[in-house]
Amino acid sequence: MLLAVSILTACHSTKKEQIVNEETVSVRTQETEKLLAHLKQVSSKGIMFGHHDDTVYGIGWEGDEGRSDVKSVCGDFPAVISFDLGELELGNTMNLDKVPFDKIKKEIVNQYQRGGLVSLSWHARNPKTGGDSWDVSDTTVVKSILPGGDLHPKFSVWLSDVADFLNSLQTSEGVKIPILFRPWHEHTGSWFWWGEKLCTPEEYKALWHMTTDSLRARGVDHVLYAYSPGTEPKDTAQYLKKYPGDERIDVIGFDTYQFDREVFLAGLDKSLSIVDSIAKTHQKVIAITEAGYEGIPDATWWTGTLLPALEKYPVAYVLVWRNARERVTHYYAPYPGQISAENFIEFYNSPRTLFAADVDLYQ
Ligand code: BMA
Repeated sequence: MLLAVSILTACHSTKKEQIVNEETVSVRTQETEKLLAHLKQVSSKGIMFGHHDDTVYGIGWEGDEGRSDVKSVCGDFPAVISFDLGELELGNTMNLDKVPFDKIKKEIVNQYQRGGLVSLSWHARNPKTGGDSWDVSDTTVVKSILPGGDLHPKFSVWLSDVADFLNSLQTSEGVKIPILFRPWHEHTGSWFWWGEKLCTPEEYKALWHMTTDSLRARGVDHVLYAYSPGTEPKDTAQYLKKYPGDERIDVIGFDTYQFDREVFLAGLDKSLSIVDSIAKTHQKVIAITEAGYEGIPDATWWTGTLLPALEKYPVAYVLVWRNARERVTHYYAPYPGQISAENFIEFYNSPRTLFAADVDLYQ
C-alpha cells in the first residue's frame, strides 16, 4: 500500500514532496509534482498537441529563433515538444539528428516558460557493437550492460552523462525544469537493441530499474517517466509483460503510425482501450507518445481521422514526429501550404485540442 506523505525537506532551495513507499523512496521537486497533477486532469479540458523537434527545425528552415512549423500554420506552439538525447552518450555536441544540445537546452527553457511540457526520448547507440539504436545484430546487449555485465561500467558512464544533462536543465533562477523522460520505447517490436526479441522481460525491467535508480542516485528529482511500447500488445497482460512497475512509471502510452487508415484506427482504439483500463486501476496518465501519418497526404486527416479516434478516451497528449529538414517526405506536422494545413487550423480551433497558450502546467 502506498503511504504518501508530504514532507518539506530541510533543504530550503527547493521544496520537495517525498513519497514514501514500502520499497522505494522517490523525491520529486514541487514543480514536477505540479506537472504530474496537471497531467492527471488535463484530459478533462482537452488533448494536448505535441510535435518532436518543433522549434529547432522544420520544412525549409533550421535554427531560426522563435520559429515552428506548427506556429506558422495555426499561430501557437505545441503544448508538448519533444527532443532526443541520442549521441549525448558519445560526448557529441549534436544529437543523432544533428541538433545541437545547447539549442535543445534553450528550447527546453522556452517551452517551460510557455507552461508547456517537454518530453525527451533517447535513441542511444548500441553500447556493444558501436552501431546505432537500430543495430540488432547482437542479442546480448541489454544483458551485458546490467549490473554484473561486462559493459556495465561503460553504460553507467552513459547514464551519468544523461543525469548531468537532465540536472543542467534549469531556468536562470535555478529552477530545475520538469521533464517527461521516455527511454527504451517501442520495445514490443524488435528494431531497437532493447526490443522484444533482444532481451527477456526480466532484463528489460532491470534496464528500467537501473536507469531510474541511477538517475535518482545522481540527484535527478525533476523527471517523470513514460512507458511507451508500440501497438503490438493485444491485451493488458501483454502490455504489462515488461512493465517496470507503478513506482517507476507515471505516463503509459504507445507509439503508432498510419499506413493504412483502417488498420491505424483499429490499432489505435485497441491500444487506447488497453491503456485506459490500466490507467484506471494503476492511476496513470495516458498519452499517445508518438503518432503520425508521414507526409500527411490526407487533407482532412486531423479532424477526419486523428481527433475523432481519440475522443472516447482521457488522453493527455498526442505527439506527432518530426518535420525533417534533411529528408524531403519525412514530416508529420503541417507547414504553410501543406495540403492538410487548413484542416490543421480546424483541429487547432477545436475546443478539444490544447496548444501552448491553453496550458500552464507548473502553476
Ligand atoms: C526516426 C526518424 C529518423 C530519426 C529517428 C530519431 O523515426 O525520424 O530519421 O533519426 O527517428 O529521431
